[in-house]
Amino acid sequence: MHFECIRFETGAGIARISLNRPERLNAFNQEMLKELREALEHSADDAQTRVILITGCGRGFCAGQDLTERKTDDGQLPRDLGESLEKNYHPLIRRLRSLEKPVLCAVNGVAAGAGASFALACDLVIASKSASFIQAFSRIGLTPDCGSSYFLPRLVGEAKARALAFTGDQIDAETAERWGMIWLCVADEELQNRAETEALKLSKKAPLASAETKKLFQQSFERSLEEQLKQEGKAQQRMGRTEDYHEGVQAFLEKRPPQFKGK
Ligand code: LHQ
Repeated sequence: MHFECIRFETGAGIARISLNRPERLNAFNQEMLKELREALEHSADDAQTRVILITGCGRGFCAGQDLTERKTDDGQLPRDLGESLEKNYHPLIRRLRSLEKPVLCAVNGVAAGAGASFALACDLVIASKSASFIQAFSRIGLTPDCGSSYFLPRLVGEAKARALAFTGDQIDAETAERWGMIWLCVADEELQNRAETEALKLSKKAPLASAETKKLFQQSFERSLEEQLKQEGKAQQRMGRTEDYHEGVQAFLEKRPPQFKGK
């Protein structure tokens, strides 16, 4: 597979995707969005891949939509941003959430606008101390998009979510961690190693159980406790019939690490 705007490599059960337009702080252009969708599709289909690790090249993570692609002073009719979201962005956000493998995001620098939404759509987020998050939409006369008005209130609560969206203020990774927006903030020099270590850890978990875990969390906020208990019961019923569960118990009894096969 040949990509221009991302780097993509697989190995040791991990698909590694790096946003690669560092001169533009990895802002999304159409090509990058297309390539990301392709890389995710490949990762979904590849039986060897058990976890996806996403990061950015250079000093930024992703500065959102490439604004040079969206100039409004070029004499052309205003573009339909709703259409552009539905065509280019929404499939990507939906895929991150529906992919039956955990997605770990290592935010290495600024994540702004759709770049912040993209990070928050991932299952787990680790950021370096010098990384930051900006709901940049309000800075340029736009509204939250790519799921940010969905993810943010769920992660940090409404008061902080509203403040971030209305002000467009930049918050650093330590604050993001303290607020519960992300999982972990680590020293800059530790980010890539820590992300690799965590990805490797995830790649050794039972794939069917990881997929079910992802689904349970996905729908948890939309369900009552009763309904969630029902869904947990059904998931556990399915897991109890897997070879991996039996391997897990056997490995525990034999005091050895389990070898999960996704069966
Ligand atoms: C950029 C960008 C960028 C192009 C930095 N584009 N070049 C909207 C429309 C349609 C559908 C989908 O969804 C969306 C949602 C959105 O994503 S809207 C939000 C779009 N993003 C922004 O408004 C963020 C714009 N960028 C910034 O505010 C700053 O660059 C931040 C705060 C991210 C970083 O600031 P600095 O660290 O001071 O870096 P810089 O501003 O000097 O940027 C470095 C270079 O990257 C620079 O180019 P240059 O040639 O001057 O070195 C920037 O022009 C370029 N760049 N963001 N989004």
